[in-house]
Amino acid sequence: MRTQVGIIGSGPSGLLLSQLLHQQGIESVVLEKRTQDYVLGRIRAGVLEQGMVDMLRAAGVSDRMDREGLVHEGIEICFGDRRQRVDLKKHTGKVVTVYGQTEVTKDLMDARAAAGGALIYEAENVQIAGLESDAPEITFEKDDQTQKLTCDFIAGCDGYHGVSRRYIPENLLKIHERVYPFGWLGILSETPPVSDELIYVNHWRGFALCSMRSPTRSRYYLQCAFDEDLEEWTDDRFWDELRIRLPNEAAERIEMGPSIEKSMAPLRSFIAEPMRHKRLFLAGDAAHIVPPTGAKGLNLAASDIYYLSRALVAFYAEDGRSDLMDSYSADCLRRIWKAERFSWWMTTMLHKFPDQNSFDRGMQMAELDYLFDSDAAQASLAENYVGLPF
Ligand code: FAS
Ligand code: PHB
Repeated sequence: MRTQVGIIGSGPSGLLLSQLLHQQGIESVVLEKRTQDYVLGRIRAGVLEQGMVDMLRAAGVSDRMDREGLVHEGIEICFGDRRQRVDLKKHTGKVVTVYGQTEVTKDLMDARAAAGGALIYEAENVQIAGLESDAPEITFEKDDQTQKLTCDFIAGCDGYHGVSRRYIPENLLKIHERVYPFGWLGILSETPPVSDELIYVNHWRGFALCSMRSPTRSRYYLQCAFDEDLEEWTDDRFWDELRIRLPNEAAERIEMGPSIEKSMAPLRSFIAEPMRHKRLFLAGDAAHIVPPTGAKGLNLAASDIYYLSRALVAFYAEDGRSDLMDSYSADCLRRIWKAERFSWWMTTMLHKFPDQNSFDRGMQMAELDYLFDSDAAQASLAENYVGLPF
């Protein structure tokens, strides 16, 4: 097989790239190791920055998002008996859209299928060769046969556990990482959200987050130990703990019900650089991970794809123009580091750290106290939450 761009991974990064390239007449093949149902079964992000919404609109996949997405103009932060709404629209003129990553992925899959896009699921043992040449190859196994895809460029959109990052030579690859001493336990329930907007809580027992997917479907998270046994978290235990951590008024009002999904996510800050080696470009979680406290993971994947699609289109449309390819890694990393900072700041401000001493706790309280009392601090949070410019 031969194509112009070989894409490894059919998460939001890979699918969005394939769709944007298709719109510019550039061929791609997406290779995914899992089944389509498995990919769609993963419950992940929920908040889209304006920049990502604009990209999905430009990609021609925004109809359902425009119908079903929930536009949010603010978020709420709580600690102790204090509650502060941060007015995103007042401070930035922008909003965020609550629309699950699962729905984004489905809309992109449907668009690629409608356009006859080449998406190969259950492509196993993906390997890359020939990066030094101008015709790199991806080999993979499908239906017990080894197949080869020759391309001009390869996009490593295969997430944190993918293979593509391994093809950045060890002597060039730099990793920057912080692993947090806790995780998030999340549930999905067919219950109306406890509030019209998201509620982020710093409680002495641990962080909690109230989010949603629709007016009838809620998404809740609790900070927990990173090695918790999911089996030990019955629905009743989850709801009891959530109600302890929520402000009383919300705890009394919350509607509870059976979880339709329950999962644990570890929290880490992670950056791999450079994000390009020869004809291989990394994008999304393959190159970086943020703790979900700032709702940046999915949105960072989108900005990487903005820079990568722009570079590939310039190459094909302008007779091999390569300056945007040469600056790709630096262009992405400039925005990634600022999103990493914001995600680390939100995580540090809102979570209980097991080794926290009285000074650490005092710093957290001072950070929150300053945020609650300062319009400038709230404007800074708002500017980062709605998404810094691409
Ligand atoms: P993805 O990981 O989504 O996609 C990579 C794809 O590549 C997968 O389908 C995988 O099966 C495939 N793949 C992997 N190895 C392969 C191989 N060798 N060959 C072929 N295919 C391969 N972000 C938020 O903003 N908010 C959240 O609440 C949030 N929660 C999260 C919870 C969890 C458990 C995880 C893991 C992430 C969460 N994220 C969250 C971040 C998440 O949304 C990512 O940022 C987003 O999925 C990034 O998209 P991709 O870069 O496409 O990577
Ligand atoms: C979600 O709805 O899954 C969500 C929202 C905001 C976050 C993290 C996750 O910061």
